[in-house]
Amino acid sequence: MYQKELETAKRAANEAAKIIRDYAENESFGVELKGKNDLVTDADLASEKKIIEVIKTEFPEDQFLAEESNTYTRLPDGRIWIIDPIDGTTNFAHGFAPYCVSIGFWIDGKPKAAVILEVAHNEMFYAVEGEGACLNGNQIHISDEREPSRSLVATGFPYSMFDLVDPYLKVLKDLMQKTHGIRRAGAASYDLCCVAAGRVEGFYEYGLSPWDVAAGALIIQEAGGKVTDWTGSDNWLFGRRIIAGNEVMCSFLKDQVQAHFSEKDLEV
Ligand code: 2AM
Ligand code: CA
Repeated sequence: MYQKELETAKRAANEAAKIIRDYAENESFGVELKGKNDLVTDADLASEKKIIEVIKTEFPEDQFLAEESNTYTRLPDGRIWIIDPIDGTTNFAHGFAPYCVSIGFWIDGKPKAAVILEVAHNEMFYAVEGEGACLNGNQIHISDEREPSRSLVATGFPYSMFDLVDPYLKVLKDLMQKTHGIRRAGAASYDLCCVAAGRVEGFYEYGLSPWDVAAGALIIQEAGGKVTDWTGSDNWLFGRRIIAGNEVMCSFLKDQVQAHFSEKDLEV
């Protein structure tokens, strides 16, 4: 099922990547600030326009939740495409990989198909509900490592909600000592793909938006992994707090954040 949606998302991602690469090669794009540390470039806007155009040609009735034309504060019923035209805009603006196009297709609050294209290395991760996850045509699976001391953990540094930086740093300090190491790639959709492909064992971050996680979560679930919020429940799409990994890593990371964040800061 959802093969047409998957193929359309792949085509939209490839078309968007062409645009993003052109901007990257010409290095003459405009960069604006949406808020503190919050960049938007001409490439984000052109990429989003192209993705929506490609999808609308095939599915004119569908709804869209896209970063640069953000419209919804909760997920409406029915068919919706959740799009980040460039995830990792700060990376992109500095010419620092990874940066991704992320396209998730949902129906009635459930993910059905997902594509994440890492533009600099041309890695296409994708999944369809019930059919597994792939990277460039090959099936991927999460890591089966269950020992935190042999695990690599990905995270993102806070760029907003700075009042939570202190507990975040305490978690980071603990994890430095309890794991194989921490990686901060700068693009949440890519971090989620790294969990799905078994490159890292776990991922946690706060402050993320639906378009950062809508596609990656399905790719992880279809690769055999789990996605939760920081209380262990499933409010991760709009909840701004996410944990991902295998069962053991999710529970380990939940214990770490719960040890340092106050009860009220674990939820929106
Ligand atoms: P973005 O590039 O689409 O904004 C980095 O930790 C992750 O957080 C990226 O996925 C990035 O996605 C997201 N993010 C959201 N707002 C951000 C901001 N103002 N600065 C840096 N990263 C941001
Ligand atoms: Ca973005």
